[in-house]
Amino acid sequence: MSGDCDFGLIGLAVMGENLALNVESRGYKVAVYNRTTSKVDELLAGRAKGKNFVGTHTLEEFVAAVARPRKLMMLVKAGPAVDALIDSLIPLCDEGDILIDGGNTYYVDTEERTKRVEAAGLLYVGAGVSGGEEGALKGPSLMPGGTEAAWPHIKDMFQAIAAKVGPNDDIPCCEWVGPRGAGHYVKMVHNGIEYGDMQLICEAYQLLHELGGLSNEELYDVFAKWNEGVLQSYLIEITRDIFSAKDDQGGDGYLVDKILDVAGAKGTGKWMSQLALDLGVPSTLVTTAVFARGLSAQKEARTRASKTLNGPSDSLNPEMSALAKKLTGDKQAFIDAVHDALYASKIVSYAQGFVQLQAASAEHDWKLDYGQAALLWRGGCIIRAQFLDRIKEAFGEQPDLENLLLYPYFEEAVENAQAGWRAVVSAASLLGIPVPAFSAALNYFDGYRLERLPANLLQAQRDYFGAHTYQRVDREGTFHSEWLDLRKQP
Ligand code: NBP
Repeated sequence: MSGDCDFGLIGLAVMGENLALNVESRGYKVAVYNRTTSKVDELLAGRAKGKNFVGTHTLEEFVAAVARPRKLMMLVKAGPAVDALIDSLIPLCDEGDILIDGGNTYYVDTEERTKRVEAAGLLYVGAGVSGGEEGALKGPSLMPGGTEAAWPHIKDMFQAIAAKVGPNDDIPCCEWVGPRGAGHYVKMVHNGIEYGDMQLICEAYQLLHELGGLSNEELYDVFAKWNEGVLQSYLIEITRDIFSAKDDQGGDGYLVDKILDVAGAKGTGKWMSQLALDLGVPSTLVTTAVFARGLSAQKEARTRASKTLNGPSDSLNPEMSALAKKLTGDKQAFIDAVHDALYASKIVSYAQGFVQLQAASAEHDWKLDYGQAALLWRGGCIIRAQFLDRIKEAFGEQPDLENLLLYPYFEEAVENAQAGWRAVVSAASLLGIPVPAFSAALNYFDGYRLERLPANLLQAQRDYFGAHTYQRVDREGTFHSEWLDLRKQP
């Protein structure tokens, strides 16, 4: 038996409820179900009242309410809950029905689930959904992957609910990404890039506040100005607004200054970092950002250490002190240098993200379209930014572009930002302010642009202690040396 709903949604927490309302608002009839069924009744009596919804209290009722081929989306906590739901749904569904997981699922799970659901005669979609509560309601970025035969059935609905960009606001931030776990992988890289962007902004804040002496009012103005230029993005915009928010607990001053400096994390940055290690690609920005959150979480240890470990203030010699003053003394010049450091580091961060996508795509044979991935992130999601148009353009012109840093626009942008970037990292180092992401980005840039790195010595060490062999620059072949015999005699 099947009903007349166009779409079914399971999981009425923040994301599911808002996404269901979004789908209904585009003219679709929506069936909803939640494990705790009182949430179904609350939705129907509240935000969905008078709208085209069917509330259900069992999975049987839910499946029966939706027209075939059924489009059934789960927006529940990622992990075992999704497997449990798949197991319950398969016997209730008919051949050709489509199960969609919109959660933040580890892509390996989606690879496996796609095969499992396909073997049961159904189609499976693992869709990255980004944009949080507001995005889900008004237009998220959607990154669907899985059984490609599902795409024609869900395309119109997904593109209708997705964020729109472009001069006429008519380009949806939703396209088919690729087979099996490709959509969830692209979403994970989006989240990892988000980690990097946030850490970079936080480093800019600490530098401007502690070395530049900027007040929250001044920081507001700086971020407002930055949001009108090449850094224009959702994260710069909300950061600007944060600097103007007053304490909501009745205290004096600004809320940002009252917040404990301990960062939380849900794990997608860690996944990207771990997978970068597995692939052997240096995604140093996300990794640094994950570690920076980890260090922030050691608040008690840091508080103890702060009482005993000294910074450079007493140990700088007069020349170094003068240099530090020169680098930070002119307030506007310092603000501009921090801007440039942020911009160049951001370019490196995205370059690394796309290199990881390329490596993953090759490993899993996903045939990802990188320009399209940039477009999917152009609206609706946390990393939405003007900047992504340039990335789309870069991969549009050169689909096999090896690294974004080699695209003329970014090459020139980094070239122009380089002096400020180096000045900021130097000043921070001289004055004892941690800038792990700014310096990781600069180190990647310098490592990437140098033809010769000291890995020759590393290979010699490996061969010396472990006979791991090495190659030479002047002849073909694999070599091993008896290093002790080659020592220069005194
Ligand atoms: P949560 O991740 O907090 O999950 C809560 C939902 O999962 C509730 O509907 C809950 O039902 C249901 N659920 C759980 Br928990 N275990 C279940 C089970 N065994 N069987 C059936 N349902 C179960 O919700 P959320 O924050 O709305 O996020 C949903 C998904 O979207 C997650 O994967 C999340 O990572 C992802 N996501 C979230 C955001 C965001 O901004 N929050 C953004 C992008 C993606 P109950 O009411 O009965 O407990």
